[in-house]
Amino acid sequence: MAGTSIILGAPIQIGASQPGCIMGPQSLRTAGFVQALTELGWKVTDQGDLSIPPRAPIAHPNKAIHDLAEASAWVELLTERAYAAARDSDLPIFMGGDHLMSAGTIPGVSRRAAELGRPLFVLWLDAHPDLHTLDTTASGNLHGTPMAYACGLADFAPYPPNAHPIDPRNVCMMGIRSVDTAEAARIKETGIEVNDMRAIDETGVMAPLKAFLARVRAAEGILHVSFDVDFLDPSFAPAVGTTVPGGATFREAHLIMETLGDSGLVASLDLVELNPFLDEKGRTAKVLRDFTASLFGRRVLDRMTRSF
Ligand code: 4U7
Ligand code: MN
Ligand code: MN
Ligand code: MN
Repeated sequence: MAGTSIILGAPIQIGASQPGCIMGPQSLRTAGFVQALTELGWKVTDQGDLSIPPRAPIAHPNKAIHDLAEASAWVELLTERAYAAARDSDLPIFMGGDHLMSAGTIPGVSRRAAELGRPLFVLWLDAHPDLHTLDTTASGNLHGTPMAYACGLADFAPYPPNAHPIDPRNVCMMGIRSVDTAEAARIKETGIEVNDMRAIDETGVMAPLKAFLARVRAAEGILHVSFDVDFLDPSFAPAVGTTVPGGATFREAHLIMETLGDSGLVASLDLVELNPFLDEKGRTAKVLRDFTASLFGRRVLDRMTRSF
């Protein structure tokens, strides 16, 4: 299954509640991220880290919001660069940085999908749905907003207008266990598929995952995976600022990544919210490296590839 992968670092931390995610891409590189994929036969091009120029502050009626000008600049830059990375490689990886990153990467890969005339699907692995708009975020932390922007749900000025909003019915969320009131209303309105932790406990991860992958395949869709570290249980992935107990187990996450790899449907990947300042001897960075390797074809034993 090996092919080409462009790696782009987006050292963003202004969307989060505490500093540290700025070191995310470097921590992944230190864990031997590129080598792990190269060993699997992938041709990897690390394009290094992006950066934005300083910007004058922008005010917003919601006084909780901070760093809005920088956020807008990141969205604009990432939309362009994610589009180019998706055009120029088989399976680009966007290394965050906090989850604000996905407000740029999803519209970028969505533009590429539109160019190919194929619908974009998004698998969202996260404790949170990140469905706040600028008007409803109470924390003012913009890493809680990227899915609302990606779906084109509200006026996000001063962000650039989203020219390629995704269809909320093409989104599948897994691992959700922290939902604010405004987000719950938005889940109802949009019909986004949310497999919360209760659903996963009842059915396991495979039933909803297989059903979703079958939908992507039937629609000849392109799949983007957005992986927030807090999807995982903090007991084995502590390097995240927004830990929520009761996360995915190592075995659940590993199974998801191998199944995604087997499917051959994944066309781009976000790895977000890694905060190395909170890590224990690089433990979480290594977990992300190994899960990514599973998605890219590493297997414990050779076995017949299943297609879902
Ligand atoms: B993440 C929160 F209130 N919803 O808006 C908020 F619970 O990218 C958390 O998923 C957002 O980690 C978490 O601040 C954003 C909070
Ligand atoms: Mn998130
Ligand atoms: Mn989260
Ligand atoms: Mn988080």
